[in-house]
Amino acid sequence: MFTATYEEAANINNWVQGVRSAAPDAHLLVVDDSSPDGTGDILDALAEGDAALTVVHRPGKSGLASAHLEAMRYALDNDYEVLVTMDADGSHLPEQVPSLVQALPGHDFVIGTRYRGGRHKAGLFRRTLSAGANGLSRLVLPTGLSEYTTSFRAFDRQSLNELVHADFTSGGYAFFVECIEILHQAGLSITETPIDFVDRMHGSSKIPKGQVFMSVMALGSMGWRRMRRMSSGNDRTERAAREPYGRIDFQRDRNCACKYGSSMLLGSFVAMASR
Ligand SMILES: Nc1nc2c(ncn2[C@@H]2O[C@H](COP(=O)(O)OP(=O)(O)O)[C@@H](O)[C@H]2O)c(=O)[nH]1
Ligand SMILES: [Mg+2]
Repeated sequence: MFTATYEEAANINNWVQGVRSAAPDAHLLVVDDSSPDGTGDILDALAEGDAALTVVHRPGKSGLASAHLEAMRYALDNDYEVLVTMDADGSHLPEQVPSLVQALPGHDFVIGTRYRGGRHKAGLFRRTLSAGANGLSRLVLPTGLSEYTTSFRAFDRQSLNELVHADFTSGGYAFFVECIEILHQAGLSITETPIDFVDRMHGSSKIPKGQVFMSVMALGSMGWRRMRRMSSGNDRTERAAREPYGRIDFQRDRNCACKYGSSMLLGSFVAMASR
C-alpha cells in the first residue's frame, strides 16, 4: 500500500490505521516530501519498531508523479506482487482497498471509478473539474474506462514494469492519465471498480491549481499522439472497443465531454486566476 504525503499531519494517523484494519497483512510505504507540518516525524514515530511501515523522506516538495514512480520502483525492487496506491487525505476510503485488490486477478491494472457505479461526493467545483477531466480523457483517449484521474489504483508487476520503463511526458494530474494510456498502448488488461470519493478530511489541496490547465494541454498532446498512432494503424482503441468490458459508447462520451469539458476549461482559468 502506498501513499504520498505533503502536509498531511492531521490525516496520516487515520490513513495508517484505516489501511491497517482494511488490509492487515499489507506492507505500507509512504513518501513524504519534508512536509513543514511534521508529517514525516509522525510517520517516523509510527514506523519505529514496525517493520511493515516504510517511510521515504525526500528533501523537498517534488510532486506526486515522481512519488508514485518511486513507489512503483520500490514495489518491483522489493518483489511485491501487487501495489495499491491512494491519497492520504481521506478522499479514498481504506475500506474499499479490498474491492480493488479483488478486482485485480485476471487483469494487470484496476482503477477505482467515481463514475460507473461509483460516487463522487466532493464539492461542486471539484466534481465539475473531475467530470470535465475524465469526460475529455474518455473522448480523447478512449480505453473503455470511465475514470482516468484518481490515484486509487492497483497494479500487478507487469503493469509496474511497463510504467517504470516508460517515457512520461507529463506530470501533475496528467501523469495519472498518461499511466493509463501507456498501459492501454502496451496491450495490458485494464479495468475499473466502483469507489466512493469524498472531500479530504483535514487541510486543503496540495496540488498547484495551475496544474489543471497544464493537464488539459498535456491531454491534448496525448490525444494528438494517439491520433498519429491510429493513422499509422498502430493503436489499440479499436481492439478495446470490441472487448466486452471495454465497449465504448462514443456518443455518450462525446456528450459528456461537451457538457463538462467547457466547464472544466472555464474552471481551470478561474483556478489559475485565484492562485
Ligand atoms: N510526497 C508528495 N505528496 C504530495 C505532493 N503533492 C500532493 N501530495 C499528496 O498527494 C495526495 C493528493 O494530494 P491532494 O492535495 O489531496 O490533491 P487533490 O486531491 O488532487 O487536491 C495527498 O496525499 C497529498 O499529501 C508532493 O509534491 N509530494
Ligand atoms: Mg485530495
